[in-house]
Amino acid sequence: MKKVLVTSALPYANGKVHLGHLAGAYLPADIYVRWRRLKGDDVLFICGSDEHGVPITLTALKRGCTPQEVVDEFHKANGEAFAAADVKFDIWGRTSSPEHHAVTREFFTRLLNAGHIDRREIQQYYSEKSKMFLPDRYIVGTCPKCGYAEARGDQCDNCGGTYEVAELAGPRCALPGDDSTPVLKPSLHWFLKLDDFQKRLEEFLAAHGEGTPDQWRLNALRGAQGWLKAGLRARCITRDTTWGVRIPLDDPATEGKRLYVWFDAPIGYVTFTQQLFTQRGSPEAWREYWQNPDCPIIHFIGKDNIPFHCITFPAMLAGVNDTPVPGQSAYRLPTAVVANEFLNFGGEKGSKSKGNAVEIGAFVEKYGAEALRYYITAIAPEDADSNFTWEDFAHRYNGELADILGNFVHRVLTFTVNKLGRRVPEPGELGPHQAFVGETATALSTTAALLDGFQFRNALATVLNCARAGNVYFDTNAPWKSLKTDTAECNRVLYACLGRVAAIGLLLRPFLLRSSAAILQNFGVTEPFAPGSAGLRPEDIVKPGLLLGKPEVLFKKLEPKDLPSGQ
Ligand code: B3M
Ligand code: ZN
Repeated sequence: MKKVLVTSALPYANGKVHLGHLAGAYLPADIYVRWRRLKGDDVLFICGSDEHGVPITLTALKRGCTPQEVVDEFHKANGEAFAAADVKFDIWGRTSSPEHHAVTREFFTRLLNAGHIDRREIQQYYSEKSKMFLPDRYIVGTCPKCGYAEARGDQCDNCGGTYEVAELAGPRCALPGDDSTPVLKPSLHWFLKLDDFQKRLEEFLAAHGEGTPDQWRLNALRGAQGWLKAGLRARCITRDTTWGVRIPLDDPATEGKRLYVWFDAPIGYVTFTQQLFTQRGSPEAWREYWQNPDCPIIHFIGKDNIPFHCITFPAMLAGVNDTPVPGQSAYRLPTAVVANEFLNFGGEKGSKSKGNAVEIGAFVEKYGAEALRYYITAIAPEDADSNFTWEDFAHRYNGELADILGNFVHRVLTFTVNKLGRRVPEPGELGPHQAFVGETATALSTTAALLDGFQFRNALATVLNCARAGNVYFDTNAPWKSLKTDTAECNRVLYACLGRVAAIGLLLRPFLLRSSAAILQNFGVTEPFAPGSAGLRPEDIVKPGLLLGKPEVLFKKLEPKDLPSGQ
């Protein structure tokens, strides 16, 4: 079995994940994982909470609790939200775990020993009032780009601009109870010399450039190329905070400092894989994924994470390989970084402070995982930002899932049950109906190719089109008429339609698990998700004489009262 490692970006345990996150990094990954398992691959799906970083300590400060309490709450809540959406990781790890701290320290040490990390003195804001150095997020001031007075230290919420904290005009502390003016003081920090990797990353990226067989999506490719073109520079990988992974050095300058969250977070993918195999009782087997040139590693992320997955983390892996361990193979670099644009809400970026984003758990409770997975995939922001609106959700749910897909499946099955004594008819020579059966087969192979190419939105559209054309075919051939005049013709039409219904059941497997199982169950298929069953064809399932089960309505239409008020 071919091994494949799939990761989804580790969400910060500092808030509840919402539909925007789901669309960016989790649902497409889950669909891909399910698809590759159907193809018979040995796939690992790795994710977990990103539990460090300054926003978490800020939340703790505001709430008057510990950072650990904050991350405990959201690690649990987000794990439940993904489960509700039928997004099923093999492991849901945590970067606050001692195992992760140990692996991160090992990465640091190996990079240091290879000469890729050095210590530098920088000017850093300090609050005389709170007696502490201030990470960028703990400072507000006037944006140097647009003049917005409440800009954060590292990024402006008004214009989206990024800059160095020293460029902010009129800086103020943003600590609870401390809005004093900070002063610049020298402070020692550790830097990852990204410039050491310029050439290696150029070569790495060239292998995924435009026109290559392993070409990355353009957003990731262009983002990474942009960084390389500008020339890689050393980046500070430590912060003034006591929440995070300790710097593994016997040096008093490490006091009150921790490794930067973006240094440790991607290492989480490695740690969690190790933990998974420790749980499974074969603690060394993680190497067969991470240190195996034949195992593709595929990262699913939102576009804001492109630099860290396309430049920084590959550089770290390459750098760690510069201190080889006898008897161990080198880490491989990612095969693909599948980056998605943003899913917005009513035209705006989803944000916790605005409260405009829709939470996963609440949505599933009301509309179910199938509606969620359908709509989010139908509007997946694969090549451009897209927009969630309740109106569009209701419109697509009713117009596509209920009226087109559900209706086609239901009318074909009920006709067979009510008019043909529940039996799959004997088609005899299909004649001109062969074309429709051929189109069903084409839809299966088209969808497979789209899934292989990470084009989930188009893959799902193919399934819907299959049902749409099925309805047209059913109407045009009017089997309720031929039933009375030409039973052989009626049998041919229904046989062709049942094949298409079965194909829809098969095609829906990675997307809508419950609907897929419900459709296939009518044909007596009890293990629709068996590993390696991607090759199942309608003709393997729809056997003349087979007695069908009683169909259920798959999607009940939504009424205006089912939607949030005002929609
Ligand atoms: N937690 C950022 C984010 O959630 C960050 C991803 C880490 S992936 C290693 O967008
Ligand atoms: Zn601005």
